[in-house]
Amino acid sequence: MLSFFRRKKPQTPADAAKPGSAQEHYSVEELAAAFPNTDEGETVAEPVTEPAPPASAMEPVPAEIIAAALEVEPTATVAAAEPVETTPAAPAPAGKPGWRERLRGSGFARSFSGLFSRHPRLDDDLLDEIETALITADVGVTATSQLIEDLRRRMKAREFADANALLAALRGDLLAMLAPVAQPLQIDTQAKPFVLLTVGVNGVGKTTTIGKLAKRFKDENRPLMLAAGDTFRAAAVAQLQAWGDRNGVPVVAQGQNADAASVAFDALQAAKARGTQVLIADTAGRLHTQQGLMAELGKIKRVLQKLDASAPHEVLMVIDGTTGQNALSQLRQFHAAVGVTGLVVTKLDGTAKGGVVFALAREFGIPIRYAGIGERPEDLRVFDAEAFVDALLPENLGA
Ligand SMILES: Nc1nc2c(ncn2[C@@H]2O[C@H](COP(=O)(O)OP(=O)(O)OP(=O)(O)O)[C@@H](O)[C@H]2O)c(=O)[nH]1
Ligand SMILES: [Mg+2]
Repeated sequence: MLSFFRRKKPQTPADAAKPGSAQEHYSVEELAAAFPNTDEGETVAEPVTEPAPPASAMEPVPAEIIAAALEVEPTATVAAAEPVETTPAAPAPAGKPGWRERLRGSGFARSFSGLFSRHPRLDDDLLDEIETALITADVGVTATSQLIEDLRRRMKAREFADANALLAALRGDLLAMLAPVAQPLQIDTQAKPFVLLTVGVNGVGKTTTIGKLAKRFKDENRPLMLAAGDTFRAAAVAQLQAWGDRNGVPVVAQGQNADAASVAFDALQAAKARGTQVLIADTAGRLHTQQGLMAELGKIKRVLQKLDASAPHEVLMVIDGTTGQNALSQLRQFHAAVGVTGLVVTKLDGTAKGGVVFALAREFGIPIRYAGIGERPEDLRVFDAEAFVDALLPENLGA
């Protein structure tokens, strides 16, 4: 059990007017008043009834749901004419070093390694080999067929002088698939705070990603706070606290088995009182049931919206790159529950095949914000479609 976070005293009368900001600490009664119905398994009493979205893992997500989730929610207080100030969160570290080196072991790179030197001739055999390599690398059947058909059509039209030209065309097609989703996270500095809710199944790298983001935002001099919303796992709070301590970032926590939505509410109030620019909330990756997890995430989102109708400003889903095609059904389920607005694909440095990134991009079109290509803080890279594709394909035909 870790301590409650203690808020600063209000600096201005306006702060004092905000609910809860004039206190050093929330009493149990006050939290109970804010959460009239926080018994285990119950949802917070809502003025508006909200039917639970169907958690169908196999149904494709309708395009309008994706479009709606990606739409910037209008806030009542921001005048329409007022330009929204955003600052790009973290340009990629200088140059693009490390991508090829880290992704060399990926299934994708290994499948393509030597492929062109074994099949230097422009013929159907070469296309069959490429098709197998793409499927093996988890690109998925639909995306692979689309890529192969394009190459076949262009090969028949004698567009390629040699295999090198075909490799260049494949690179171009892969890049075209990723370019629309390579959209870096923009921190809306008007949001006060910009609330980033991380979601994803257990073990994908949520807490580690938060730690890496904390370092990144700290380096950018953004006042930051973390919320320990994974109250299910014993070590989860301590793990986040350790990242907070390492980066000198305050962590709002209530310990194991606390109500996760209550932690989020408390943290958002604290962040508002402090004038924090970014609040990142961790969440559990597993509860007793998957349905229970989706319900908890939905509740966290609704409770945040009690304090700020536009929060969370980013629902960042973390996906383990080694998961393969199962990543698609994970995203479908989380998207239906909380409306995912951005992705982080982690562990691309390990045994990940890498191809699932293309399948995700093609099926959902949800922005990929970051890629995890290692365990060090600097290994969380702003997703760079070009560096990624270059790292997966051979440098030259002899490779
Ligand atoms: N190689 C590699 N390992 C990573 C990366 N990101 C996270 N990890 C490792 O993945 C493991 C799980 O990470 P966590 O951050 O605890 O995952 P989580 O999603 O918070 O897990 P739960 O709290 O159980 O839901 C840790 O050992 C991390 O070091 C990455 O990009 N590359
Ligand atoms: Mg975690």
